[in-house]
Amino acid sequence: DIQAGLPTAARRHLPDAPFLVAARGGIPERVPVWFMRQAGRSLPEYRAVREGVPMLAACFDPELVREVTLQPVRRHGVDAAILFSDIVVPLVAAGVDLDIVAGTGPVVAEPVRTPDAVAALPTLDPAAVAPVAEAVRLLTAALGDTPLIGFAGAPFTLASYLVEGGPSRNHEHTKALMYSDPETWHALLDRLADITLTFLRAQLAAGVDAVQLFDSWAGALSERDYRQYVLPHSARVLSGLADAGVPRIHFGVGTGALLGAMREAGADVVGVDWRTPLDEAVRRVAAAPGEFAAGPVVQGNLDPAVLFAGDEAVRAHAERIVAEGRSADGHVFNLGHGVLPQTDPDVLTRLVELVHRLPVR
Ligand code: 1CP
Repeated sequence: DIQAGLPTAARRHLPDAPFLVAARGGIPERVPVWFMRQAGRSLPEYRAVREGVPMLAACFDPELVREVTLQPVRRHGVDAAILFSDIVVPLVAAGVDLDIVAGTGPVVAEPVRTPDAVAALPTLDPAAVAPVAEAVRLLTAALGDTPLIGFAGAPFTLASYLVEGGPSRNHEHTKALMYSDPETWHALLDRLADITLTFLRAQLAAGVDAVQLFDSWAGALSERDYRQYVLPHSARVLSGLADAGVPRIHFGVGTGALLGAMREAGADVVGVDWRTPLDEAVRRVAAAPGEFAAGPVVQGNLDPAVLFAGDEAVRAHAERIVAEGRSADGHVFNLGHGVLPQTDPDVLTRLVELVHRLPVR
């Protein structure tokens, strides 16, 4: 049993939370809004509590995770909290030698590029992420009626960091392994799917109300390659979460051509960057085959750079996105990728107020 040894918390009953209503394809009392990377460098209170604490140390400190996760909820009044963590946390917990280097991102000591390296990858013991589960329990006790989103990196995006050894523009080592040695590639993604599933199930057992699977760099692939090399592994993760009955969000950047396939992988909610109009994204998601509890539900679409363009531009973009989102069964307002570090937090607070005043239907 993958949850063995972990105390299971009863999930909160939040039938009217706008984020959960929309994520399930219903009509909420207001358009729910949260922001990817809402906890982070744009907030002075975040910089204050992170002072002198390395990123990974912060991720394994339940009290610090609780505080940082709550900061954007307090400040902006967003409709969901997202657990403060990182996609590489389960890899570190499993024993992979990597660090998060400030200003760079994850850096892996020994890139994984051979069959032997893949075979040597450790598995994740849920007990190794007990501090994350503890943070989830602290948060569900502190959040009142605000839902908590857990998250993990999808197998492809995790593979990119492991194979490249760090952030990459072109993912050339990753694709080289994928095209030259499909057997090793699938073995790698299979192991990463296990780690991701264990990490997400630990968060669910501790009480998160929804999960987001970040396949941030999947947009580097053609639809054909995504289907052949990635989709089956992400589908195994998402189907392995179905029994929890919580909304499963699936997001990537530059994934306009993949939106249908990402829905097919088992996404209740499909995240959309700013390159595809939201109503077009809804059509692509709606056309995807599969058994789902609700019709198309989408999240995202506001270019994070628009937040630098002044209130008039922000208003125009937000109104367009909410109007286009009405063609979906459910729409969760968000950015098309994470909050940029230089963003003025007051712009985010005003955007939450604006979205909450717009008519749902
Ligand atoms: O508030 C929130 O949204 C929670 C914070 C969060 C999330 C959701 C962090 C904190 N990381 C993540 C997920 C994550 N990490 C993703 C998926 C989301 C996305 O696409 O943005 C990815 C790709 C990473 C990898 C990563 N970790 C990067 C990107 C590097 C690259 O390839 O360009 C970076 C810079 C990190 C470190 C990191 N994670 C989070 C923070 C606040 C930081 C910076 C920490 C520091 O330098 O001290």
